[in-house]
Amino acid sequence: MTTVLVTGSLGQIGTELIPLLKSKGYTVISTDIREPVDKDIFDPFLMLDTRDRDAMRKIIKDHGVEMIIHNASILSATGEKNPQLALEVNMGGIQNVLEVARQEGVKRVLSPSSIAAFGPDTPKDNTPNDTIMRPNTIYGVSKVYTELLGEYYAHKYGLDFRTLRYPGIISAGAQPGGGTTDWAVQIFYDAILTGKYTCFVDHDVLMPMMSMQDCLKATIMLLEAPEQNLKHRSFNVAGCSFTPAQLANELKKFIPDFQIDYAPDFRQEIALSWPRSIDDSVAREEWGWEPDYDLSKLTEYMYNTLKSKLDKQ
Ligand code: NAD
Ligand code: AKB
Repeated sequence: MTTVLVTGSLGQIGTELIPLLKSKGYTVISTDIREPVDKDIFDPFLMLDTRDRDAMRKIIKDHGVEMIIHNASILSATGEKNPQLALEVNMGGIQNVLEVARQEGVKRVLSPSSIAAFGPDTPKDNTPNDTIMRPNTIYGVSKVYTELLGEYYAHKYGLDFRTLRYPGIISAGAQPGGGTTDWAVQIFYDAILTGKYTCFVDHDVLMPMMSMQDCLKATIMLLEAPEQNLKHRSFNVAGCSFTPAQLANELKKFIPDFQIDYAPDFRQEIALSWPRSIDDSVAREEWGWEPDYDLSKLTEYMYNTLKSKLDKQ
C-alpha cells in the first residue's frame, strides 16, 4: 500500500483522481487550502497551503508519504489576472515539493504540466514532445519551470520526477478552476440548463482537449510506468482537438435548438498562443499511451452524465 500525498485535491482533477487511487489500493492523504464539502471522497483530509514548506514536511513525515501528486496550481486565466499569486503558488509550490521530497526521501513526484508550457513560437500543429518552449503567460512560464526544475532534481539528486502536459480536461464532476479551456466544459452546463452559450474564444479556435477518463488513464499509466522505460520525464499527451463550432455541432445532435454565439475576451489571445494539436508519440513509445475518447464519444458521455446529474438537482 503506497502512501500518496495529493496537493490541490479538491480541484477538477483531484476530485476524480483520489477515488481512483484509493480503488487501486493506494493510501491517499488529500490536502488543499479549502475544506471539502463531500468529506468521504477525500478522507483523510488535511489543510495544506503548498507555499508552507514546514507544514508540507510535517505531513510527509507524520504519514510516511512515499509519492507526491502535486496538483495545486493557479491556472492560466486566473494567473493572468494575478501573476504574483501564480508566481508564489506555482513556482513556490513546486520548489517546496521537490526540496521536501529530496530531504525526506520521497520516492516519486508527479506534478502536471500543460499545453500552456508551449508558446507563440512553438510549431502549432502536431506539436512535438521536444520543441521550442517560450510561453508568454505566467502559468506557462511556471509549467516550464516545473518541468525543468523537476528534471534537474532527477539528474542532480536521483529524484524520480515525472510530468505530463495535459490538454484542456473535460469532466462532469468538479468544475474547472480558472483556465482558458473552461469553455469546453461550461458549454455543456449552459446548453443543458438554458439551450444557449456565449463562448469567450472565437468559433474557429482549435484547441487540444481530453476527457477526464483519458486524463486519469494517462496519469495512472505514467505514475506506474517502470522508471527504466522512461527516456523522458516530461510528456505530451493528446486526446482530441476541436473548435467551439465543432463542439457546438456535436451538441446539436442532443439539443437540436442549441444556440452559440461568440464574445472573445482576453482568453482568446492565450488560446491562440497554444498548440492546435499535439504529437504524443513519445508517450506512446515509452509507456504505451493511447487515448480512448474522440469528440463524438466525449460529447455523448458529457451530455448524458451532466443531464442526469442536473436533472436530479
Ligand atoms: P483546479 O484549479 O481545479 O484545482 C487546483 C486546486 O489547488 C484547487 O482545489 C485550489 O483550492 C488548490 N490550491 C490553490 N492554491 C493552493 C495553495 N496555495 N496550496 C494548496 N492548494 C491550493 O486545477 P486542476 O484542473 O485540478 O489541475 C490540477 C493540475 O493539472 C494543475 O497543475 C494544473 O495546472 C494541471 N492541468 C490542468 C488542466 C485542466 O484542464 N484541468 C490542464 C492542464 C494542466
Ligand atoms: C488552462 O486552460 O489553464 C488549463 C490548461 C490547459 O492548462 N485548462
